[in-house]
Parts: sequence; structure tokens; C-alpha cells
Amino acid sequence: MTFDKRKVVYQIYPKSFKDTTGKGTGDLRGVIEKLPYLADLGVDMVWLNPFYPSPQRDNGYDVSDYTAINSDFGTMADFEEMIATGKRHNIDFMLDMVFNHCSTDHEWFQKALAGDPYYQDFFIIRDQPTDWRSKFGGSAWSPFGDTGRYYLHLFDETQADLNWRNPNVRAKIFKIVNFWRDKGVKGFRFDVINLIGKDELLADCPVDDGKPAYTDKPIVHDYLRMMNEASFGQDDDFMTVGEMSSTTIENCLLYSAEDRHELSMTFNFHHLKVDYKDGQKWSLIPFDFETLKDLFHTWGEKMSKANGWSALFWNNHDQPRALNRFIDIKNFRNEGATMLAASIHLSRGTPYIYMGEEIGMLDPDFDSMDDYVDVESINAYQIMMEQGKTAEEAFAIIKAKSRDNSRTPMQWDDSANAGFTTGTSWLKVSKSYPDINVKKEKTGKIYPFYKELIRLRKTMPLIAEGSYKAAYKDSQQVYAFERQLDGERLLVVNNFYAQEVTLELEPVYQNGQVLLSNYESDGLGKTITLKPYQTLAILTKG
Ligand code: TEU
Repeated sequence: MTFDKRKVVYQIYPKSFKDTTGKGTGDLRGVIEKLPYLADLGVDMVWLNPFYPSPQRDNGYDVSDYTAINSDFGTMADFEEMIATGKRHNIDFMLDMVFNHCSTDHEWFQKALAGDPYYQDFFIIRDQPTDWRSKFGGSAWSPFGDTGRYYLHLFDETQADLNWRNPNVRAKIFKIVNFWRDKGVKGFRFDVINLIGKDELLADCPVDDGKPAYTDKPIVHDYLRMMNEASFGQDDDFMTVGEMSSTTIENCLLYSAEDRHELSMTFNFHHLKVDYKDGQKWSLIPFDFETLKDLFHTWGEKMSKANGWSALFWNNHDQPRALNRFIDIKNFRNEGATMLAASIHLSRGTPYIYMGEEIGMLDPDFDSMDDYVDVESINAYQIMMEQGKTAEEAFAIIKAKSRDNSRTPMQWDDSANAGFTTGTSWLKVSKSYPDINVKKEKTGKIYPFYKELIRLRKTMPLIAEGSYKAAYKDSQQVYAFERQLDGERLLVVNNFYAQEVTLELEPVYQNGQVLLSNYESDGLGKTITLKPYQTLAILTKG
């Protein structure tokens, strides 16, 4: 089972993409309506965040029925039409499968609560809680009804962890995967899949909120192989990606090794923690370029040498917009957006574009806590206040770090609500929409640049398949790498700062060809001077 390395994935947060009914939330018909837009951009696969029935405590990552459509998003007929219309545009779909946990509203949990022992064994229920912390704050254990026992929830208390040790649970899960496969789905993104392998005997773990006790356990690899064999592994052209929480290169090499039949590729988040103070998300510090560069190089080289495969991304529905984190957006939004894009689209791995990134969308600049919806942000604000931060301090941190930053509605045009809805949007539209929207950007600097990057990957095996080697490793402001395949070489240099920087060029590149840049090229010589946030890709043979 291999997958096509020329493909580029586009992530849609369906609740915020396009509303066709005026109710204020996006829907599947909105996705159908915008397929020509995505075809124009050139993407091959659309990853949709969960749209299943759910009480929406965690915006759909709390699934109460895995094989149905939440009526707010439409019907199964809409879903089938979306798949069929996608095929006409050469666009396939990747669904989000949330199998570490299900909603406590799911009938499995409800039956368990009602006392059915068969379903109680679907969950992780113990007489005594361990000291593990929930990723959304507080203990990872809550009372299981009035039984005096506790159930595990690594996330919100309404997201009960599933017991993968139980073969009946696995059988149900594999059946769900096949249900969607039978509908013509060609990809899956598995939510926090490296957390599914808990030990039978659970012990206290004071380190890192308990993470070592349940992350990347060897048994996860076995479960993935079983799932692969029972479902998508039977198809030739399937793309799967595992979301790996706090993972390691060693494990990602195993997860993505072709001959191990686990997954096509993995997401890791280390590069998006370089602006965390002492590893803590709820803090405010400038990003650490050295760490970012070293992470990219270490992962890039090790994955390349040992034939692993990574999903490459700057943005998703859990992250503030990368432009706000890494770029001087007041002066260099276009340059910064295109440089960030080239730094992953020309690299080794499968690039993912998060909706709005291709038009340079920014964090929304909300005015008060009342504008936020996300459970993680609301909990974090409470915790920061309890820890003694002032309301202003806590708000400033939420504003920079909240997941809602990326969840604001897609900005289609400069009409009311950015053309997202004719009703009242569930989450406020970003204030920037009159200036930053699809209509305007189609002839702007960023959207056409993304199109070109996608086109290049499709036409150049060197970009899709070439090896990765670090370049200019010691530079304090340039992140650069070299790709190689069949005697061709591509050097990609990215200036991460607003100051110019001069680099010496190896002779072989002095006579090379500029494949792409986000500035008019000055030509190549013994040295090149990169302008603020310039990206430059030089192609050569030999
Ligand atoms: O996220 C996994 C995860 O670990 C998140 O806690 C992430 O690190 C955090 O949001 C960053 O602050 C996945 C989904 O992507 C997320 O939307 C869900 O809330 C979570 O799983 C639970 O299903």
C-alpha cells in the first residue's frame, strides 16, 4: 500500500467554511459549493474535521454516533453528493476518526452507565484514579455515575477514553472505518492515535502530567497494524495520517514505515511549541528560531534517511495562525505568508493547507472573553485567573494562543460576515475580512503563490520524492535545505526575519536556475542577499 507523494491536502473546518442555510454554521453543501475553488487551487484531498452527531462540547471531537451526519451539517445524501462531486474535480476526502475517546452521550457510554458490563468494558474504569492530568485541565478521571468508581478522560470529562484492549471495541472501530471506506472515502486522519494504547495496570506518573504513562506505547503499533489489515490496508490508493501527541522521531519512523503497514504519515507538533515558555502553551514569548530550525533539520534528515514520512503544516484548527506567531505581519504579511508556504511545500513530506492560509488569514483580534467558544480556552482562562494572573494578563494570553484563532469563518469576500453566512455566525468573523478575502486574494500575492507551489510538486519528482539535507545549518536567520533526486538538486533558502541577510552560494548553485521566489530575482552570483522574509529555490544538476 503506497500513496501518491505528489498530493497536497487541504483542511476544512466544516463549521466555519461555508453556510448555505443561514443558520450561522457551515455545512456539507457549503463544501460542495466551494469544490471548484479548491480545484482551482489544485489540492487533491480534503480533510474534514468531525461532522458527526455530537453534543459539541469539544466542537465535534466528542462523537456520539460515528456513522451518521450531524443534521446541522446536512444529510447522508449531501455527504454522498459531496464525495461524487469531489471525484469530478479530482478531489478525494479524508475523514477525521476520533477513536481515543467517544462522547459520554454515545450509546456505548450510556449503556455502560446503566450497568451493562459488556459496555463497561468499552471504557477505562478503575476503583482509584491515578494522578494523570486532563489535557484540558483538571484530573483525567471523573466519577463513573454513582458507582464510586472513576472513568478515564485524557481530554474533557465528556470525552471518555475507549478501551482498545477489548477486542469488541476494536471490531466496532474497524467496522466504522469500513463504513466510510464503502462510501468512497480515500483518506483518514486519526485523532491523537498514539494515545490509544494504555496499559492494563495504570500507575501514577508525576512526570509531565502523566504523558509517559500512555503516550507512544509499543502496543499502539500493534493496534494500527490490526486496523490497517482490517480496513484501509486492503486498498491501493489510501492516505492515512496519525495525529501524534508529544511523539518521537523513532516512533514516527515506525508508524510511517511502508513495510510495517501502520499509517502513511504522521503529524507531530514540536515545531509549534517553539513559542511556549518552559513547554507551557499558556505563556507569551517570541519564537525560538534556533530550536525551530534544529527541529526541522533533525526530523527532516532522520525521516529522509530512514524512509519515514511526515505531514507538513503550519496551521490547523488547534493552532493560532502561523502568520501571527512567526511573521512581522504589519509590514510583511505577503512575504511572510509565501515564505512560510515555500518552507514546507518544497520540503520532504506531504503538505497540508489549513483553510484561509492560502489567502493569508490572521488571528481575529477579539475584544473580550465573551467572543471565545472553545472549551480549552475557557478552562485555561479560569485556571490562569485562579493562579493569580490579572484579567488583562490572562486575556492577552488567550488572545495569542486560543484555538478559536483559526476557527473563525472562512473569508470569502467583503460582504457582511465575509460571505460565510447570511445569518449570525456561531463564532465572530475576523475583523480583517474587508481586506483579506478570497475574492481579493485570487489576484493577490499569496493565493497564486500557493497554486504555483502545488503545481510544482505535481510536476517535479524532485520536490515530491527527493531526499532532505540541512543547509546553512549555522545561520541565525535562514532556514535552508537541499533536496536531491536522480542527479537533480534543489536548494531552498528561507529568511525568517525582516532584516536582509547575505549567503555565499556553492559554485554548483551559482549557475543554477531560480525555480521560485517571492521577490523579483536579482540573479545569482557568488553570494545572494535575501530580502525580508524572502524565499528562494534554486535548481541545478550534478
Ligand atoms: O487534538 C489533540 C491535542 O493534543 C490537542 O490538545 C492539541 O495539542 C491542543 O489542542 C493544542 O492546544 C486533537 C484535536 O485536533 C482537537 O481538536 C481535539 O480537541 C482533541 O484531539 C481531542 O479530541
